[in-house]
Amino acid sequence: MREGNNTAILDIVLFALAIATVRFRYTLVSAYALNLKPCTRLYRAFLFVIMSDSKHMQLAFSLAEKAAGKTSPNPAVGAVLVKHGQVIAKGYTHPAGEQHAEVDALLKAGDAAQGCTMYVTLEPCAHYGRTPPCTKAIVEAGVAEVHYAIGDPNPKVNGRGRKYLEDHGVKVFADASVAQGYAQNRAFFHYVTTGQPYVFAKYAMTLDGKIATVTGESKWITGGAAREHGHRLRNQSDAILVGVETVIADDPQLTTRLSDAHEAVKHPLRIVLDSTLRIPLTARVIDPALPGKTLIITTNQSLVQKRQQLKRENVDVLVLGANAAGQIDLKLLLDALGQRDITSLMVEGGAQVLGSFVAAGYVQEIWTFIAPKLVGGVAAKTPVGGNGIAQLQQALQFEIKETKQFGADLWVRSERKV
Ligand code: AOF
Ligand code: ZN
Repeated sequence: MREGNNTAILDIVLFALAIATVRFRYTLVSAYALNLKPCTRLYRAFLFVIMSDSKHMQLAFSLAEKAAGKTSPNPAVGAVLVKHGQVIAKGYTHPAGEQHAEVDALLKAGDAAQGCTMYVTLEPCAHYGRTPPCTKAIVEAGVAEVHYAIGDPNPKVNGRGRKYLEDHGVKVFADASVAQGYAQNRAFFHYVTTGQPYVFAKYAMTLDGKIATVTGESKWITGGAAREHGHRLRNQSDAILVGVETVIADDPQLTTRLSDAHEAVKHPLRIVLDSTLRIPLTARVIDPALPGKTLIITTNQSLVQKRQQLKRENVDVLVLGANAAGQIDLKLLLDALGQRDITSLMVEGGAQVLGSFVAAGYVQEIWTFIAPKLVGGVAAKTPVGGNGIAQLQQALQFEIKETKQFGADLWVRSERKV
C-alpha cells in the first residue's frame, strides 16, 4: 500500500515537472527508458503523447537522412506534418536553390496543412536566401504548432525563425533533440559558425598501423568492400584533398566510383596541395575528361608558366600564402574553401599532409579502415606524419562514435572531443 502511495507521489511530481518546461517533456522519455515505470493512467497517457512526439521527430530525422550529402551548402533537414496523430505529409531538403524540407511538406499537404503540427529537424529559416523563408510559408498554411530539434546557428536565422512563428501565433517547441540534430548536420554547423569546412581525415592501415610496406607499396591495404565504403564517403563530401606526393606516387583519379549507385554520384571537388607545382602534366587528376572539377593549390614559389599549363576547363589553380616552412597556409586554405561553399573536406593523405592538418588542429573527424594484416618495418609509413607531439597529454582527443565491418576490414569513425 505504501509502495503504491509512493509511486503515485512520484507520478505527480514527474508530471508537474513535465508540464513545467517543454524541455522536460523530452527528458521524461529518457526517464521512461531508464525503467522508471510509474503506473498511474494519467502519466501513461501523458507518456503516450510525448512518445508519439518523439516518434514523429524520428520520422523527420529519417527523411533528412535521405537528403544527406545532396544539399550542400545547406543542411539536410526533414519535416513531417501531423494532424490527430496521423502523418499528413513528409518533406526533406532538396538541392540548394530548391525547396527546404518544410516547404516540401507543405506543398505535398496543400490545404490539409491547416491546423497541423509540424515536426522538423532544424529551426525553420526566416530569411530570403536562395529560397523564401519557410516561416512565412508555415504561417500562411495555418500550421498550429512547430516542434524543432535544434536551432539554426546561421546568423541569418539564429532564433529569428522561432520568433517569427511565435509572433504570428504559432506554438513553438524548441530543442527537442539537440544532440541528434547536431550530429546529423555536424559539417553544416561547423561551416556556418566558422566559415571553414569540417575536416574529415580518411586512411587505411594495417593492424600494425602502416599505410604502405617499406618499399611504399599500398595497393591495396583493405579489400573491395572497404574501398567501396570509402567511395560512399566521397559521395557525401564536398571536397577531397591530397598532397602532391600522393599524386606523384599513386596517380589517383579522386573520382567517386560506386558499383551499386542507383542515382547520379557526386564527384567532390578534387584538391591537390602543391606549393611548388611538381605535379606532372600527365597526372590523371588533371585529365580534362574527368567528371567534376580539380583545384590545385600552390604558393608564389611556383612558376607562373606551369600554372598556365595546368589550367583547363575543369582544372583551376589557386595561389595562396605560405607559412614559414614554405608550405601552404592551411588557415588561408580553409577560409578560401569556405568562401567557395565547401562545407566538408575529406583529407586522404599522404602522411605529410595529414600531419600538417593534425598539427594545426584542423581534423574534426577520422575515418580509419583497419585491415587484419601485418607488414612491419620501421621505415614503413604510418598515417600521420610531421613532427608529432612530445607528451601524451598534448594528444588530440577523439571519441569513437561508430564501428562497422566491411569484408575482413574494420571501419572506425571517431569524432574530435570538444
Ligand atoms: C530550413 N529548412 O530544409 C534547410 C534550411 O539559401 P536558402 O534559402 O536555401 O537558405 C539556406 C539556409 O537555410 C541554410 O544556410 C540554413 O541556415 C537554412 N537551411 N532551413 O528552414 C531546410 N535546409
Ligand atoms: Zn527554410
